[in-house]
Amino acid sequence: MGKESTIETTTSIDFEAFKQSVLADFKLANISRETSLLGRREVLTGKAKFGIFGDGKELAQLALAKQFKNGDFRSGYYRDQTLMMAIDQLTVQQYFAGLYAHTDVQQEPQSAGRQMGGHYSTRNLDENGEWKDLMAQKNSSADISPTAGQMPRLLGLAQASKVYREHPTLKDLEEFKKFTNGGNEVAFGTIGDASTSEGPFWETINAAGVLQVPMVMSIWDDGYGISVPREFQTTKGSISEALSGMQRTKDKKGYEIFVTKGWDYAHLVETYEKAVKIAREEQVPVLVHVKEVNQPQGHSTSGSHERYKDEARLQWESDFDCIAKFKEWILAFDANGLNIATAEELEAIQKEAKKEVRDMKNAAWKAYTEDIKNDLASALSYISALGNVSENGVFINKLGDELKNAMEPIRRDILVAARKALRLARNENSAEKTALGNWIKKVVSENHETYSSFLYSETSDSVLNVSPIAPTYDNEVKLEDGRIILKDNYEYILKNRPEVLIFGEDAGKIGGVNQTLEGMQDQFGELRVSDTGIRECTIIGQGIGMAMRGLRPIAEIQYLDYLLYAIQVLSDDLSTLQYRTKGGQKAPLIISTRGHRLEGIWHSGSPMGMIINSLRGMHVCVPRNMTKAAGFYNTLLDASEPAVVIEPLNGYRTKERMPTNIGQFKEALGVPEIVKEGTDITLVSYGSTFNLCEIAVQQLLELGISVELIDAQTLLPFDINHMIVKSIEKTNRLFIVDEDVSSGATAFMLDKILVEQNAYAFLDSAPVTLSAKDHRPAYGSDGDYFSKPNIEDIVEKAYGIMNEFDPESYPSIY
Ligand SMILES: Cc1ncc(C[n+]2csc(CCOP(=O)(O)OP(=O)(O)O)c2C)c(N)n1
Ligand SMILES: [Mg+2]
Repeated sequence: MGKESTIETTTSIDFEAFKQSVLADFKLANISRETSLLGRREVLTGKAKFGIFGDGKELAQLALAKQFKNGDFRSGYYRDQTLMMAIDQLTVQQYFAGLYAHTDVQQEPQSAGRQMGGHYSTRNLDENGEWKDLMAQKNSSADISPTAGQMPRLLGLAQASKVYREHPTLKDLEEFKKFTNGGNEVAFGTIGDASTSEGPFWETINAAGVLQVPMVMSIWDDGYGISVPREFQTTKGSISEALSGMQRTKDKKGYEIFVTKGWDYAHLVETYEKAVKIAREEQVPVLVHVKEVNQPQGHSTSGSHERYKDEARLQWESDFDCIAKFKEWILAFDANGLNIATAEELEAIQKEAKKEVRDMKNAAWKAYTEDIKNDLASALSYISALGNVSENGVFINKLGDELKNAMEPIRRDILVAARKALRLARNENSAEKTALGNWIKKVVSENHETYSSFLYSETSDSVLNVSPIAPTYDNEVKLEDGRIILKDNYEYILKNRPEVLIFGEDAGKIGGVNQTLEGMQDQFGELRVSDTGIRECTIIGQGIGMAMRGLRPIAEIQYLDYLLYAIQVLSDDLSTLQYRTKGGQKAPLIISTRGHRLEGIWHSGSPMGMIINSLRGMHVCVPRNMTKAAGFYNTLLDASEPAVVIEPLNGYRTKERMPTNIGQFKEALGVPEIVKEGTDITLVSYGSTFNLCEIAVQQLLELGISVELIDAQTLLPFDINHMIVKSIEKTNRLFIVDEDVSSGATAFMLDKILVEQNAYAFLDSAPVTLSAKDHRPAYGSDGDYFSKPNIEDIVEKAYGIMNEFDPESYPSIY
């Protein structure tokens, strides 16, 4: 240890504490390593499906963990088991429970068996979905598998500290004390060397430098991304060199950059102490490039690293194994005759670690198999009872015997046998058959909770629990541009909810490209209403991270067409968050964007099929005007779930009546509106195209056709009370108009209405759909006319339904 080290050993009391802390690190390093070694074996012997471990990265994580305080957050990836153990958020038994996919959240709190082993998280919500005191624990946002997918949210986690530090009121409010202590929290990012090649890494790094947020970004540089070496990943083969232009100087803000080595305990400890101090105190982003880490067992259980590492590299990995180096360092330690441990003592610790891990692994396996044993015993008894009375008893009993003799049966094996047995008795009636059938239904339903719950909130903060409030109006008909309704609504929100922040491209100074935030920055300050760089992916990341820390961000995506740059983070991270933690975390982020019919290929898109299919787990609101949009924002802010609101792009200058209860009216989600009653055809649409339908419906009336016009209002959720089928019971005809490409949102709505709501039973005519052309819309008003459904198309399609049904009354137009 060099003289400059921060590990001072001035007095014997200090030395004793220091020695204990080193030995505790040594023990945990070995526990973590043994977990990796045994974990791999569990996969290779078939007890677990897949394993990806943190071996080789132990020391760096132990050094980092020393600086991790209550209230801090991690956003990392699958190599971080040592860190999670060191911050007391993962036990070895839980590690193995995860590897086996144990679905009991008590046993496997990271994801209740939903995520592959190695994906970490902490439980930040209680059973009621309410925030726990995040300042009383060390926190980790829930990992995802896409490389660099942890980056965008890291930005928001770090930014929240800055917001809390600078916000005039929040940090003093009692309800925010569980999120912050004056904004002193640090967000710790971890990433592999190869994953720094991903776009979200660069976007996040740049944005964090611009925003100057307290983020400590560690790169575990083991030289490979599976088999592809660093030289193919990074300019100059070094991420710290490539990023060196970001180094802050006396005159210019930027990053503080540290370089250290994964096997050098003393230097790691010292580096993290310095790094985190800068981030925490000065709110400056810090990069720690940890070189010379390795992966003793290769990348994962899917292959062996001998395929791509040469002899010399393998030898180096063995020579520079961080635990072996740590051991050497401890043995060589001599501070004026004070030593840490002897070789025998260290070996005893290693032996102990081995045993502890084996015991924990056995306990995890026992708990996992016990859970299934109960179901197995029930299945066997129901199957054999049926076998005893059924004409097909021989075959049924054979299924039972096979199940009984199966090696380590899983739930699937149990249900396969039970359901096949029931099928064999399909021609019979017996109490035993009914009992088996009921048991199967019960198990399937219980497993719905186990495997499919919490896609959306299942607690009181669900949007479905918000009671709607209608807009109210004066007698005087006061008309305003749609954008003014949104602006006044925002003003009310910003005044009444100090935790709301609105940010996006051009959202700050000019108040949004459509002026829906005009004057808001002047009134509420740059912290609350701000401009961001052009970086949709990390705008969403800012929102996710801040929403995870108790703030209520509204992230602006300038146009719907550009949501594509953010769709990965929305789909992989935000939409899955509640589900992948089984209700352990939430990020109630609201995304405000605008789309549908304007002009040109990239300003008139309506890729609703893509959106609703990739964002299950979020709500998708498609208001037809700005009053509706405002109503959705108000509802969403009363709940605690993520959602996207797509304002109709051509409605900002359309006149609407100004409600008198601005900021307070709330639109229900999942409840369509019957805008006009009719008897001949049920027409379902939404958003901008809905407004064309409204005109078309008037013209159809002139042709003697009475249309019941329904605005779906939200696509996720969609018509939760099945209002549409009620309408079809009356009209017996269905017409869907939608400006997505064919079979996009149209197919979704058809499935919901015809199959889920069973509307086909009431149809007298074939269902008819009208979507946009399959290309993106051509430029200009004529481009729109010929690319998207127009009024004439709508009228003629609807007329065609009646013409086919009753050609005498409705003779062919053409
Ligand atoms: C977007 C994406 N592409 C590919 C993969 C498959 N994959 C998983 S890990 C990995 C290599 C990551 O290497 P690195 O970032 O250096 O981390 P290491 O595993 O070496 O610690 C790849 C390509 C993935 N998970 N996500
Ligand atoms: Mg790597």
